[in-house]
Amino acid sequence: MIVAEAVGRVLAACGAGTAFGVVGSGNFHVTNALVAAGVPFVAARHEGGAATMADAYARMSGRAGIVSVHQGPGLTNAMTGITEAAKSRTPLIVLAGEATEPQSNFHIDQSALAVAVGAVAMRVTGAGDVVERVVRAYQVAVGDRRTVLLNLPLDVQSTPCPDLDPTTLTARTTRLLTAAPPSAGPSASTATGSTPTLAGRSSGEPAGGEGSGPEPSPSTGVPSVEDGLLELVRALETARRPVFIAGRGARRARRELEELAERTGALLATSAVAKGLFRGSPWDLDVSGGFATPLTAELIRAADLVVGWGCALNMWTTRHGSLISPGTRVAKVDLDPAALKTHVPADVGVVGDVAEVARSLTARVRAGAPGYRSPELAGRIEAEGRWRAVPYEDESGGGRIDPRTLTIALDDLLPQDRIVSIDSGNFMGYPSMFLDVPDENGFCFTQAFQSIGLGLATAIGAAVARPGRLPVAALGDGGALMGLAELETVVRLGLPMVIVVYDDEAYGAEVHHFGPHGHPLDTVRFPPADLAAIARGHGLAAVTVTGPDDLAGVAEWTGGERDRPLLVHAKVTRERGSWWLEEAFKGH
Ligand SMILES: Cc1ncc(C[n+]2csc(CCOP(=O)(O)OP(=O)(O)O)c2C)c(N)n1
Ligand SMILES: [Mg+2]
Repeated sequence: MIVAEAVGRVLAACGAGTAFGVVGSGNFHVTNALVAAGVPFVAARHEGGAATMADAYARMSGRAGIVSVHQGPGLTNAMTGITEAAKSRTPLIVLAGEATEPQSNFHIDQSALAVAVGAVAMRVTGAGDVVERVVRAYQVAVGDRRTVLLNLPLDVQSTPCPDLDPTTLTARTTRLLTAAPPSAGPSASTATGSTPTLAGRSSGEPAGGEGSGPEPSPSTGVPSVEDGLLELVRALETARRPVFIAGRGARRARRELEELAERTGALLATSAVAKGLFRGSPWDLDVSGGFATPLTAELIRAADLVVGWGCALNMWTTRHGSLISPGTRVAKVDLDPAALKTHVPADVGVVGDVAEVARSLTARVRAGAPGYRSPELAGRIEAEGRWRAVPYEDESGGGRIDPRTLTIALDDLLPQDRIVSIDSGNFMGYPSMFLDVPDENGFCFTQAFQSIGLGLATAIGAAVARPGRLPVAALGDGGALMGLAELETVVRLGLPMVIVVYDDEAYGAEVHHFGPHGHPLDTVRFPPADLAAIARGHGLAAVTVTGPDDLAGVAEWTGGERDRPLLVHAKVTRERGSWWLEEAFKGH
């Protein structure tokens, strides 16, 4: 056995789920070792796709994501996806070959690259402690929710290594995983994560995070957990119109939050990444922020207490703070003490796990207050709580379909048991607002880095994580063409995916950003591209939609065998920018 093979075997013994990657000579042996040890491998067509697939897979499966890339360009190609994962605190391990000889064409400072984007850099340095180092990488990824680059120097990879017996290895990795607590930084749920340091770059120790996170202490001004809890109990007991906004850090705490909300009469909303968490509750306001319905915005603005649960209450979730009215008290519950003070700062803060804090509060808070919940409001939420209930004038015509009409029709046509993934751009609110999802595992939103082009790979990773659901990828024409390399992957994997392209033949976000100021727009407009033909060329079924009648083609696909993925090439109206984009421009 060589060290590269040992790395794969140890990761498998740690419990790694599916791996994604593009294989070259520098990650050939480690990838094959993963597969031999029972870890499924998905070959992507571009490393950027592989990283995003693994990120989405981790978010939707709850397991660590594994990415395997070649040294140098394999890693640089993956960097945008790695950055998105690092900013989102996705537990991800990137296995990368490493050319340590400076004269090699493949040589770059890979650790510096990882650290620059907020990932943790580690390295395997020899046969002697390969087990410990790989387990440590896994532990930092999962325990600290960090994206870890595990460098595998080429000369080290080929070093002979004593054979690792799978049975004793499992016992050994379990022992190691439970022995030392991870410590690469705070387990944050903030959108950006902590700023890493460059310490320890040249060793095998983690760089970019070890010890860099702030610890809760009196000197940080963060009150003790008990003080915070008591203050939050009082705030909840006296609030007349409390609203809970659940973020990424609350995605596994529906039951605990619903119980506390029931007791305190709170209404329930989420940030975009946690969309679907409260689906089915009569008090569900859906997403807070730019995607909020008029009713949701009205009710959050009228709240006297807003509690952010594992939610930083950033500019997107609060419409640049405008959803939080001047008299409203703000509380936050977060694992990361720093998150209590960022964005909209908390008047009341509790550092802790969302589910545990909610449970503890439910046990302490006096029951009985109706809070914000009234039969009248329940009626309004039922009648006005979804975007499709908001009246609009259908602007379809002239060979183009109104994206609202398109998305409402798709919401009716596509099976409810779905998992929706969204790319970035002007179009992105339509699917986010008009497509219902069954729960928090039905929506995958890789937008922490605001990159376009990640949507299709996101949908692939999400589909692999939740094979029983209909994967839906919603893309703009710009993002679709940028991420096109993975169309073949969709077909090869046999995913029953629906890819919806909102085609305005432009970088619409830029057109609507700069157009009103009279700037030339030639650099952001494009001639028509026959995306349906491109899809058919890859082996997908395809429907071009130029008006509502063309949606019959989608109905035919959903009612048929669904033996091939479907691309819906929707030529959408493009006269004006979307209303949430106006909000976004304020942030640039
Ligand atoms: C990788 C990357 N490049 C450029 C941008 C800037 N950008 C933001 S939205 C956008 C246009 C996206 O076009 P499209 O996918 O067609 O969606 P549309 O805005 O037209 O709805 C661009 C270029 C970005 N966010 N990410
Ligand atoms: Mg476009």
